[in-house]
Amino acid sequence: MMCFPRGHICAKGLSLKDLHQDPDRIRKPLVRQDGKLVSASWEEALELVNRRLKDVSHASGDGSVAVYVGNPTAHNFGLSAGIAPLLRSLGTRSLFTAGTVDQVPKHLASELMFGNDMAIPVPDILHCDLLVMLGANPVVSNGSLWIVPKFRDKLRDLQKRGGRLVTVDPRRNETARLADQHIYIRPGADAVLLMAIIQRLLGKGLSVDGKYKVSGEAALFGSIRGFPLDDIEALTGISEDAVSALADDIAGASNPVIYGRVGTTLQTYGTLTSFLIEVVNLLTDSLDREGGAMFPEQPYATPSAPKRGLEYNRYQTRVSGMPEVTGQLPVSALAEEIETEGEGQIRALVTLAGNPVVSNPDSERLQKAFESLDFMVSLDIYHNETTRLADVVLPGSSPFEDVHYDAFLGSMGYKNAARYSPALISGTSEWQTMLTLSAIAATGSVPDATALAEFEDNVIAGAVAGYCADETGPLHGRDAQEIMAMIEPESGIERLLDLGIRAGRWGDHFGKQDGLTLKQLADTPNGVDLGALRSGRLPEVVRHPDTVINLAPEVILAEISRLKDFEPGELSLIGKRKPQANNSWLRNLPVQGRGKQACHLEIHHDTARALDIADGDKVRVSSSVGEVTAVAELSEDIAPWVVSMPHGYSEVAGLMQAQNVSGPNYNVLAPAGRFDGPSGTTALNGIPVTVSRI
Ligand SMILES: Nc1nc2c(c(=O)[nH]1)N[C@H]1C(S)=C(S)[C@@H](COP(=O)(O)OP(=O)(O)OC[C@H]3O[C@@H](n4cnc5c(=O)[nH]c(N)nc54)[C@H](O)[C@@H]3O)O[C@H]1N2
Ligand SMILES: Nc1nc2c(c(=O)[nH]1)N[C@H]1C(S)=C(S)[C@@H](COP(=O)(O)OP(=O)(O)OC[C@H]3O[C@@H](n4cnc5c(=O)[nH]c(N)nc54)[C@H](O)[C@@H]3O)O[C@H]1N2
Ligand SMILES: [Mo]
Repeated sequence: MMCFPRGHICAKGLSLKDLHQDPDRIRKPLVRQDGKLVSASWEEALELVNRRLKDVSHASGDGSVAVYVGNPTAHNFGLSAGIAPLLRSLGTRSLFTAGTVDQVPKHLASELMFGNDMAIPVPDILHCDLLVMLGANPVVSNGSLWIVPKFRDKLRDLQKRGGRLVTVDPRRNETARLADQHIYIRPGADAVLLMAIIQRLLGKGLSVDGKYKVSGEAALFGSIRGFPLDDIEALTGISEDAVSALADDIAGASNPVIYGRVGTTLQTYGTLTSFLIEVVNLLTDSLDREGGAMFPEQPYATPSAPKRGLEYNRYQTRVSGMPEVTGQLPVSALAEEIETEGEGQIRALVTLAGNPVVSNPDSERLQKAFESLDFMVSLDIYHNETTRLADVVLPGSSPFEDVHYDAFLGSMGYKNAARYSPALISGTSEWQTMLTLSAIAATGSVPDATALAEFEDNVIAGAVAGYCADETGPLHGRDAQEIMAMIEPESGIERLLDLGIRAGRWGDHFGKQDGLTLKQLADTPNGVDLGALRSGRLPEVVRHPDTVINLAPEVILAEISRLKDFEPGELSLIGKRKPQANNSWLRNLPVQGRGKQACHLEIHHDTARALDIADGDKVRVSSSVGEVTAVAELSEDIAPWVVSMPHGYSEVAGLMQAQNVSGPNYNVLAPAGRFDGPSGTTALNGIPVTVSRI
């Protein structure tokens, strides 16, 4: 599933059996009766969904239903494949996602630069000799937008062959402790640091000339050269000498690569920072080269429509006009879209594998907004702070009841691989639930088995038509009915998988070449190793109509101007992740060390002393939108200008057994109005706060 193992296994993988057996896992639908959620049959729950969705569309019109998609959807093939049919049936574009409190600036930077929002390169850790890592912690996270199991071993190999890891982070995190050098940075200052590095690289004569097909070179480098960087240390917390030395190391390495994650995207300059990271990779001739930043290949193909222009900001949110990115709208706008009256007001919400009340900004306001909805239905495997507000809760499937294929992160491996696991036991798959919800929204009645099978056939036939129409794909011009008849098995989500695998680079293209089919993957349960990442992929990756890399999109030039206003905060809150949890969940499981966890506020000794705070003191943390109490944990591993706390906790009682892992909800402190301008992604890091002893 989410990890290609080689002996390593991630938190979720380790917990599969516990997850399956956890008595707290939801196994039956719940419906609200007299204010309380009580157990109900599937029939009752679905009839209620049908009736209430109809009421909402009659009263408030199409488009008044929004969908929130949580992070685990990316790891659940059937659930994710069900999103498009559901949105189509609901007739809504109001798709809000956890991606907009995560990686969306990366997608936007890639759309702007390559014309391809999914073209996100990963470090070639097997061959690089200098890895510069900004705002990431793979030792705890297992890599993000980068599947890199056993990161520690790979780092050790890198160091053994004389290579170095340099981390740049306001906190000396678990990965930084293994690095060859750690640089403390002020939160949100990464773009400024990158401007300085690029200035220095340009000064040393580095260029993209003759290496890459680009446009806008003069405009981008002109604006970077002219960028005022008089007091770099005041802005970034890094001395001018240290910045120059880092740039010189990058210029001097044979195979340098620079990588940035959550610390670089959950901040106010997320898109610009993500863009500049690839500019450095371009200047050092590292992009799309062995030992640099490479584009992995996903064995599961999805059809693409002809590219006419930039696919960004094609529509906006109603109230604040926030932009669409990759078909997703930012959760920063969700509360106001529910609160603000007028045409298009959101009156009903479907949440899928998510916990926005804890994971999204301005939690208390969002909770109130959810309470004001006319109808809310949630699909989850656990009862959480969000599902407890729903009118209907539908149970997701046990990990053993669903097929697994990692279509999203599978395109981000340190090497190319494919792995498929069939369902081990029968149950209601999430694909079926999604199709049922879609059929309800489309037809206004709960489908019986025959109607559901027909609905599924139509969805699969639609997908086949998409592949046959894709002029760049191997099935272009093929007879759709012939393909439909060749797909195996004859029903279920596996049909989509077989289709995508066989239409992929390693697929058999339905009889046109020797190649992979789903059946072959099923016969190789440990996965198929498809070899090292390939260099020289830019000609297929770049999808701008003029086929060249765009170095000077207007959005980026405007962000560089805006960056001149950057001012570091006095004391800011940043996040961290715990090995025992995955965002707001998995904390319930015994294997995660139930009861042993704590959600403390990490604070530097000097900062604590100045505020008269001792280790273990109860402190109040306040921001412009909220206030929480936490226990102070003094540390030498954090810069004095930040405090750090994990997210995913809350003080809501009675949800599950793991009450002893409750804690302050970080996102009560996060203003929805602090976001990365171009993408609307919330800046959950670098929140200005004050801390005082209680
Ligand atoms: N302050 C702060 N906030 C953050 C972050 C941060 O760094 N700092 N990180 C952000 C990031 S990167 C992310 S991705 C978001 C996550 O935001 P969300 O996705 O909204 O929140 P999660 O806590 O991951 O909740 C996932 C839910 O999915 C359920 N679930 C798990 N597996 C399945 C399944 O197979 N089927 C179904 N139906 N349900 C399932 C779990 O029970 C859980 O309730 O949080 C963001 N919030
Ligand atoms: N155990 C565990 N694993 C997980 C998760 C989990 O909750 N628990 N969540 C999963 C998810 S959804 C994701 S998206 C990934 C995330 O994976 P990563 O991004 O690798 O992990 P984070 O711990 O979020 O690392 C972010 C780092 O950015 C730093 N930082 C904060 N602000 C700034 C800044 O302005 N600049 C810089 N340079 N650094 C900054 C923080 O101190 C932190 O060390 O992890 C995944 N894996
Ligand atoms: Mo995430």
